[in-house]
Amino acid sequence: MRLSRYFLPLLRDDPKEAETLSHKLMLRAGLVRQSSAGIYSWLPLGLRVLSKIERIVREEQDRAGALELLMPTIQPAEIWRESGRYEVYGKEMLRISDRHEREMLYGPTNEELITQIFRDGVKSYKELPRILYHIQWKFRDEIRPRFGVMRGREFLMKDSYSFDLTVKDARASYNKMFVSYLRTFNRLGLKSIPMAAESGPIGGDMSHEFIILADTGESEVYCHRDLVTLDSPGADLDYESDLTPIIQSWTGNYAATSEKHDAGRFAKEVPEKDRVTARGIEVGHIFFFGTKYSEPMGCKVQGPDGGLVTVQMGSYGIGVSRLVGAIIEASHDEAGIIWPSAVAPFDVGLINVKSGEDETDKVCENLYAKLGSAGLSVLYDDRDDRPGAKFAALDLIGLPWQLIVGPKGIKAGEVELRERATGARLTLGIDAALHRLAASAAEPGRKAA
Ligand code: 5CA
Repeated sequence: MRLSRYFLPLLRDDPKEAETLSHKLMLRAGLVRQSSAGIYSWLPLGLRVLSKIERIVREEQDRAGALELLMPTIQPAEIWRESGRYEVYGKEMLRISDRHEREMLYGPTNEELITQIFRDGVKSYKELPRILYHIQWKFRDEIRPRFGVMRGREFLMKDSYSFDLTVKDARASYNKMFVSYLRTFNRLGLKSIPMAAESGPIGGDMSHEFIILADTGESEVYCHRDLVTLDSPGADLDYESDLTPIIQSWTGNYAATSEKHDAGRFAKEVPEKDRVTARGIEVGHIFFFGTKYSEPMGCKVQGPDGGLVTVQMGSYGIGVSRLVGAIIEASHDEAGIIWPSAVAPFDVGLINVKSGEDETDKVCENLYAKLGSAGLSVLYDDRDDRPGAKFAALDLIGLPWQLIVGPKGIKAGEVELRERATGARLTLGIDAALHRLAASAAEPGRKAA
């Protein structure tokens, strides 16, 4: 992509309305624009990141055996009356009526709708277990939308729903999602820690929040230090095997959000030197709620002995749009964003230090074409602008690599390659730089791990 033809409205100064660093950077780097409180438009650069996150989330859901579908954003009120949640949900639900005065709502979550779909389509235990998911916009009329996309009113969520015959099977489904979350956040370049959590309006008696540690996190969290360094499961994992040992390694040590925190237990179970008290961002939340929705909504299947059995359910959410902010909170410096390569909007920023100068233009065009053929996505700054402004812009938007091409270097047959995360600079021959970048395209983390 040539910057001269792109849409990248950068802001030089911190916007007043933004309190947190990620919100400031998302506005300054031209990723999003607010349309009304807690509702955002995703500009081209932001949408590329959002789509990359979505793709990784999808790949890991598929790998765990979950099946993608797509439910609408608008739902009828009746199904929420069936579950008993229509009145309970209160002002957070955006209620709408259509031209026939039918009560509708913009879905804040989808337990009711998926239970209805499953109830109407599945009759026998032989069709269990199943995990269904979608990635769809939600609306919650939060009292205090803030921190940009981190606590929005409209936000993109991946929500999965599991259907099982027995509590034991349901726990196995819960475990699959638990493990797939560890893998998903790891691939996104994040260190997530599952923590015992309250289930709130979704309900149920077993629930974990997946938290990433960041100073600006909304909630206070407490955990054992070992959890901060524990490795997440690898790609060779067999989801049909017994996942309990992995779950135990993650749940055996103390970890709790402030709602569940028990200071006495924390002090007793965790030696003082291993106690971590930090702030965290909730990027995922999983729930087992048994028959909370299937019972009132009559979601039953014929069991092995012929009798009807009420299905056991769980639900599993990931804040896809929140993750964009969360990744920035976890990965930035004074100059701007530092995207982990797996979610970077482009792999390389190509800087033409002297646009308009024949030889420099020629070398840049050639590099631009060759990098593209090597499978790298390139943002080529071909604008007629000061080099300093170009460097600052690229630092701000945080692409993993910067390839800097100027007339002086060209005379010596050289270009400069700069790694955004470390600031390391290499002066290389043109072909060597191409090779170096092509090799990075094959590095783990960039493609499916
Ligand atoms: N139905 C369940 C699981 S599918 C559910 O709705 N869970 S949730 O309420 O915990 O939301 C799932 C995830 O969505 C959260 O972990 C969080 O990452 C994200 N999320 C929730 N509210 C917001 C919000 N206002 N803005 C951005 N992301 C949000």
